[in-house]
Amino acid sequence: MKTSRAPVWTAPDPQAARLVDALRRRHGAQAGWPVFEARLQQHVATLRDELRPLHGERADFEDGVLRLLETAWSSWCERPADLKAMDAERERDPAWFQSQRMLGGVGYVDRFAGDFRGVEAQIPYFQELGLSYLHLMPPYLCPQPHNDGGYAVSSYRETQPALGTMAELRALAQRLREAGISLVLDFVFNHTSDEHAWAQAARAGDPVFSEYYWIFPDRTLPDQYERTVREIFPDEHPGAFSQLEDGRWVWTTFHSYQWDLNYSNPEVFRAMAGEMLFIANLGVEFLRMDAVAFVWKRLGTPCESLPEAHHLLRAYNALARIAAPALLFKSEAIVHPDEVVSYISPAECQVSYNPLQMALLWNTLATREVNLLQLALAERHHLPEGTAWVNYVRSHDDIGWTFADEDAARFGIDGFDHRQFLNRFYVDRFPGSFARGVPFQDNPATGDCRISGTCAALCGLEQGDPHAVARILLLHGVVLSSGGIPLIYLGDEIGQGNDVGYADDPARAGDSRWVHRPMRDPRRHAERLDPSTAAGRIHAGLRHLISLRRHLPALAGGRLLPFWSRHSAVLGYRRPAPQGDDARGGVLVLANFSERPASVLPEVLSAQPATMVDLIGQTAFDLRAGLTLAPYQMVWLVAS
Ligand code: OTU
Repeated sequence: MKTSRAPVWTAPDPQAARLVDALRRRHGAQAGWPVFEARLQQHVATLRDELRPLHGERADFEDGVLRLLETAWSSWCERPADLKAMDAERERDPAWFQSQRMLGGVGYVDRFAGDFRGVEAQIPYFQELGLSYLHLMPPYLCPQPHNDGGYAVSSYRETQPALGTMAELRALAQRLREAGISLVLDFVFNHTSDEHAWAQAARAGDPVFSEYYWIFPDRTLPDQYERTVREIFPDEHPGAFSQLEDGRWVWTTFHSYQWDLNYSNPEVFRAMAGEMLFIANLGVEFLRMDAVAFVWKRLGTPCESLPEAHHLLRAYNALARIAAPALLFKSEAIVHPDEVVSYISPAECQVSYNPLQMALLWNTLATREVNLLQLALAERHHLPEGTAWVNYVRSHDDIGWTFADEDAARFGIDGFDHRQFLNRFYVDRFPGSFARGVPFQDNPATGDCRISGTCAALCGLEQGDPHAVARILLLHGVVLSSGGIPLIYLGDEIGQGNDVGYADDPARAGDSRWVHRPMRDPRRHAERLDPSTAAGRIHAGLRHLISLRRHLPALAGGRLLPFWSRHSAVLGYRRPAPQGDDARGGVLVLANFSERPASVLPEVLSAQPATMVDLIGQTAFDLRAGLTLAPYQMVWLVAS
C-alpha cells in the first residue's frame, strides 16, 4: 500500500466536487477543516461510488450523501487530538501492522478481568505475554440475560453497566495505547438487539423504524427467502425469521433477539456510520466487522456475500479514511475460502480472520496428514499488498469445517463425509480420539455440526494425554510463524480447560460455545510460572516462541513459500528473508503433526544449507543426513 499524502485538488467527479464545495461553504472556516478536506477530496468519490449501487436510484441520494458527510464532519470535530496524531502517523506508515512484533489477544472483559478497570490492571500481564493488540468481546449495552455474549447490541454508545462506564472504556483504550497495545472492538453492524431503541420503536409499529429492519406482515416473503438461505443457529429457531407479538415476522439470522438491519434503507447506513465513528473515537484501532457475509439480502439468493455487502464495507471504509483514518477493519467471514478472501483489500477489510488455516490445523491434528493444510498454504495463503491474515487456533466461536470441498476432492476426500468424521473425532465419538469437544448447532436435517471446546480440551490436556502440551504448542507455533497477526484466545496460553458448568446456567445453557469461554482461573495463572505444571510448560513454550518471533524479521508480513516435505505428517514452509530470496536470513519451518517420529529425507532438503540451526530447540542439524522430527516437534530452521 502506498502512503498517500492527500494533494489538494478538486475531485474530478463533478458530483463529488459539489459535495465537497457544499461542506466547505458550511465548515471551511473552522480549525479542523483543512485536514478533513484533504482526506475528503481523496475519498469522497469512492464513498459515493460505493453507495450508488445501493441507494443511487433514490431521488434524495445526493442529499443523503451530504448528510452522511455531515456526520463524518461532526465526528471528526469530536475526535481527540491524540487520535488525530495517530491518524497522521498511520497514514505515514500504513504497513505498521505487518511487523513481527504484532501479537493479538482476545477475551471477555467480565470473564477475564471482571470489568474495564480489571482489564487495565492486567496490562502488565499483557506486556509479559508480548501483546500489541487486545480484542475485547463486545462491551456494549445488551439485553440480560440473553445477549449472545454481547453480540446483541442495545446501544453502541453505552456500555454494559457491570463492566464500567464509557469514560472508563475510553480511559482503558488510552492506557492500552500508552502500553503499545491497540484496542480492538467489534462493530456488530448486521443486527441490533430487539431492545435497541430502533427495534423497540419498530416493535411498537413505528413505520419509520420498521423500515430499519426486515419486517414482513406475514410469511409470504419469509417463505420465499427461506428457500435459498441457510440456517445459522437452528438450535434456537428454524429458518431465518422470528415472529413478533403482533404477528409480523422479522429477519433474525442469528437469535430471535438479534434483528437484521435493513441496509437497503440509506437511513440505516447513515445511522450506523455515526455509531461506527463514535466507536472509532473511543480510541479503537481495529474494528472487527462482525458477520460481514450477511449484511445484504436479495430474494432468490443465499443472502450471503452479495456484491452489495462489499459495497457497504467499502463505503464504511471510505468513511473511516475520511474521519478516523487510523481505524482498520478486520473481516469476520467464516465461509468458503474464496468468499473469505473476497473481503480482504486495503479498500475493504485490511485484515481478516483466517478460518481456513484454523480449521485445517484441527483437521491435521485429527488426520495426521498435512495434505489439505499444505495445499492451503500453497494456494490460499497469499494476500494482496497492504493486508494481513489474523491467524488463530481458537476463538470465542465454534470451529466450523470451512475448507473447500473442491480442495478436499483433489486428495480423494469427500467433503461431507470428512466433516462427519471431524465432528465425531472432536466430540470423542471416534475410537482413539484425544479430543473432548462438544457439538454446536448439530443440525440433523442437514448433517451440519460445528465444534466447541477449549484448545486444551481439544488437544487432550483434560485426560492427561501425554502429547497434549506439544499439540498446543505446535498449533500456536504455526500461527506464530505463518505470517500476519497471530491471535491468542486468552486462557489458551495457560491451557484452560472446558467449563462444563455453563450447562447449569439458564442464560448460557442453550449455547455450547460457553464451554470454551471459562472464567479466568487464578490458580492456573499462578501456575504459569511453575515449569512442573502443564500451564507452566505451555506458557513458557509460548513465550519462547513469541520472543524468538520478535527477533525474526523474516516472520514479518505474510510472504510464505510452501515447502513440500514429502512426508504425509510433516508440514513445511519457508518465510523468506525480507530482502531477497536466498535461504540466508529466511526461516524454514517443519512441523510433525503425528505422535510418531517423522523423517524428512536428505534429498528433500538438498537445496537447503548443509547445516541449519533450529531456533526453538537450539540444535544444529546436518541436513545432508536428513532430519528426524520427534512426535509433534516443530523446528524453525535458520542457516548457521
Ligand atoms: C459472529 O459469528 C460472532 O462471532 C458470534 O459470536 C455471534 O454469535 C454471531 O456473529 C452473531 O453476531 O455463526 O458461530 O458463518 O461468519 O458471523 C458463529 C457465520 C457465527 C459466521 C459468524 C457468526
